[in-house]
Amino acid sequence: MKSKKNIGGCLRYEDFLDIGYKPSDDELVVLFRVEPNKGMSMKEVAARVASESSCGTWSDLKWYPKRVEKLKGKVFEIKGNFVKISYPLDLFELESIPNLLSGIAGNIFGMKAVKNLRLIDATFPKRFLKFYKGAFYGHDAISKIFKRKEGPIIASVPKPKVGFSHKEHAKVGYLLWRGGLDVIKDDENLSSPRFNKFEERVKLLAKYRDKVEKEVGGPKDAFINVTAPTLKEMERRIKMIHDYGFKYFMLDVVVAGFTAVQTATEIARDLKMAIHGHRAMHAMFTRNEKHGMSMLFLAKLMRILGVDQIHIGTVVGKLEGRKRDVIATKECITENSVNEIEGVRLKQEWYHIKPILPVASGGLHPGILPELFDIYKTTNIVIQVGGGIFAHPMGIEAGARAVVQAVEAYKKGISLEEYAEKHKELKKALEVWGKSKPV
Ligand code: CAP
Ligand code: MG
Repeated sequence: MKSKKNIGGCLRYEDFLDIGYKPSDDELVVLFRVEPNKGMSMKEVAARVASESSCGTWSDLKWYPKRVEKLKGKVFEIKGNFVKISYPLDLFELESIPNLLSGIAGNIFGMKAVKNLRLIDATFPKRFLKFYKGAFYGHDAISKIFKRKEGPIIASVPKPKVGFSHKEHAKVGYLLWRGGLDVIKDDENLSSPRFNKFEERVKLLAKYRDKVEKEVGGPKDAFINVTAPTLKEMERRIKMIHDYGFKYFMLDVVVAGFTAVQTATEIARDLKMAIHGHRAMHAMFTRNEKHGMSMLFLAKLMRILGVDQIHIGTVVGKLEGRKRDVIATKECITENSVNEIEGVRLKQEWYHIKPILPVASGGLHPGILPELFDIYKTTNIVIQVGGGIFAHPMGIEAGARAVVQAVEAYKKGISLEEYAEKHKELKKALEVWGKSKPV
């Protein structure tokens, strides 16, 4: 490629360093935590991260199109281990979250120059967000699907998490709905085993839903898992759930992948359905505070993509998630704009992208629900209680009632102990679990 007009200068790692540069509002700004490998300085490693995540490589390129100059990631701030890099939007296919992640969350994690690397957050400019519609319902699912002014939306998962036949699963679902719950949720690893085929489960759950709505009122719904081997099969499952009158479906968003999520959100919008996002596998890369990607950023991507609700942790339950991080994430997906929290979160204006619902699940039982709601400072969330219902000594329906009674007590400002005096199912739950925090 010899034509004069196309020749750049020389593209070296140091060309991706521009400390003190002030990014425009039209650039993507990403916050990383960077730990250099031995013998490497912060600046050397930060430049490599910016280069490898945008348009550079390890060798000093002498032949490249001039437009590359305008596609470079720029390290503009280094504070201890925290590095901010700005990226011109032209670097990306703006309609594609998979493409974004192949850049800012791709090769860089495997570079020998880094000992540890964590993608903490990114500020998305308005021009980027313009390509996304966000969730169809989001926070409004409480009023638009469950016809209530406030939450929580209460779900349960049949436990053991896999093992019920479709008949047993639907019957258990009927008991949970009759016990006062809003939703029967598939577990993350339930899809279509031979003994509980997806199609049979959908049909029977719909039958029991109609029966229980006649008996105790509704609306009742289900988070039925559409995670499938192919996008075509995922779409078929979503459409079947829709045809049987459910408003929601569930997707294991990390396992299925970002192309599947973007496909599912388009189908959901067309069918006016809500997506329950389960985050199974997230802890593989979110848990290590020094390496991987923050749950906050994963949750933010789900809000941009249009998932209506996403698990973000309980603090008090059986799964890890520090209070500071859960709150920062909750604010990120429920507020219209958030400020920066140094080392934890960047500022973000959400414009037209609707707030979505946090999901709290994992080791919950009636005794710790008040503490959970106090941490979230709202009951406008989705709670999921599995083992905390199925291990209730008085049975499944009583277990569901105990959860509903604990929510009622909290919303009335009455202590669980006092409320339990007149609610035997709650009283029994408190006898068994008290306010213990499972591990
Ligand atoms: C909870 C759960 C959920 C976890 C997911 C489970 O069941 O069904 O998948 O809450 O974790 O399989 O453990 P229990 P997270 O209510 O019986 O604990 O919400 O952190 O993504
Ligand atoms: Mg589960």
